[in-house]
Amino acid sequence: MSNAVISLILGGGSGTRLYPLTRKRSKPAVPVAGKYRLVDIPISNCLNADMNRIFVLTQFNSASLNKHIKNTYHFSHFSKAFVDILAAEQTPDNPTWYQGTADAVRQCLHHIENYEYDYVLILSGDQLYQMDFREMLQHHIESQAEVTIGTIPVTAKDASDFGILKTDDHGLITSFTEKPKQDVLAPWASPVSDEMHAAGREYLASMGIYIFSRNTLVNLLKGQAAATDFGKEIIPYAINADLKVMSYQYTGYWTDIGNISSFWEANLSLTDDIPQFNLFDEHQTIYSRARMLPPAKMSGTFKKTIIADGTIINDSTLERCVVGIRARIGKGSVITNSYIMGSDFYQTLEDLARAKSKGHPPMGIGDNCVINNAIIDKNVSIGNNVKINVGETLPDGEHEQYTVKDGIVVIKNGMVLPDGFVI
Ligand code: ADQ
Ligand code: ADP
Repeated sequence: MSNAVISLILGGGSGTRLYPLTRKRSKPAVPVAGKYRLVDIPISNCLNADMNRIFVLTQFNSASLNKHIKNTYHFSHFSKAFVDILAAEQTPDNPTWYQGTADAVRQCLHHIENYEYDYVLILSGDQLYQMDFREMLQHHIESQAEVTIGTIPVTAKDASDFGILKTDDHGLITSFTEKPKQDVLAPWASPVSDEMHAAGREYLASMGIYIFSRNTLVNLLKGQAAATDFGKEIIPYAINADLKVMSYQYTGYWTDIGNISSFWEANLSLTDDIPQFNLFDEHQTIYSRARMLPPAKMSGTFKKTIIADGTIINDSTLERCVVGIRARIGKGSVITNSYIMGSDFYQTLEDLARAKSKGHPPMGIGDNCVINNAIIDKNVSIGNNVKINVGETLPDGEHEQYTVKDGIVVIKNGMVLPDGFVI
């Protein structure tokens, strides 16, 4: 039945929660885990489930997203598979950007109506997980649902960030509340397994992963023309209108990486002894662009560190770091708890001479730097003896070259930090 599905990946609203990583690119194009882009995660889950007709809905169409999709997802001429980007477009009827998740899907309906499909799988673009959507589809079909929501038990502390729901004994969703405040949470607890109970995960959260039967989706979006959001409007409406909205409970690893601190933590947790998100699982491959990069070349001391292709590290010490493609790190630097995204290209000798004449250090990280709790975006040039986030906890704030959020320093794409710079 997988070929009866069209997948829509919600590629992000204004992207403010991931700023400054979204300063010049759309959210799906944000680099993750050293060599992937965020959009590779939901696309890979779809491809692994043979659901290979995929649209990525995004607010703005960045060069890096287009290039990545164009260079990565190629299919045989004999297959119907595609990954297409649908960027918000102005039309005479729609002078505005997508107003929310449901509005984004509504504005794209005319692009999908000519395809043959029975179900629409709607996914968020900013989650880390490996899930077999075929099982969810089978559940949707067998339970004769009109809408199925992927759900997962969360703790009370986390519950306010999600849509929280209650079901009857058969998994039919009977009530739903979008992001309930802590003071009204208690009655929303659900019976869960002993294991979940022991972990304090007693609230059933929507993962923002939905399967809609074709007519149900079209009728809901056209009938509720003023509704702009699934979580706030369409889902509660469908439940109140007595549509058959089922819960599909997922028990594997799943995390939302919608803001800087969860993004940072999700990347660094890939360095755990046994990471919950398993990039080494051959049955759940995460696909990305096949780049012809040389192997990493390095010397130094490395603890719990992931190093991508094409990096050059010259005698430095790294602990709990993710180092992305083409990163260059000089001598004697000490880097901890940081995600270094790397570079989009290697500098040529002419580039280096030009940078030097402007007094700029080469791209990458220089000698004797000390860096902690940081995200270094792509194409950044950091000189020698630079210190980042090694003193007292820094207050949140916006600066020309960097942003501080939740104690994490994010160096913006392409910035230059001269020798001796201290943050
Ligand atoms: P949130 O993730 O907070 O909650 P939302 O901000 O609407 O919901 O984002 C859902 C996805 O859609 C994200 O990937 C986001 O980037 C994208 N998105 C948002 N606005 C968009 C727009 N205008 N155009 C295109 N894409 C857009 C939702 C549900 C909750 C559920 C959580 C689980 O509403 O009920 O618990 O997901 O993470
Ligand atoms: P990112 O999403 O990483 O910010 P951009 O949107 O800035 O990426 O675009 C990066 C793309 O531009 C890369 O794929 C790279 O090939 C190309 N690029 C940018 N600058 C240069 C350069 N100086 N030389 C060669 N390629 C470049």
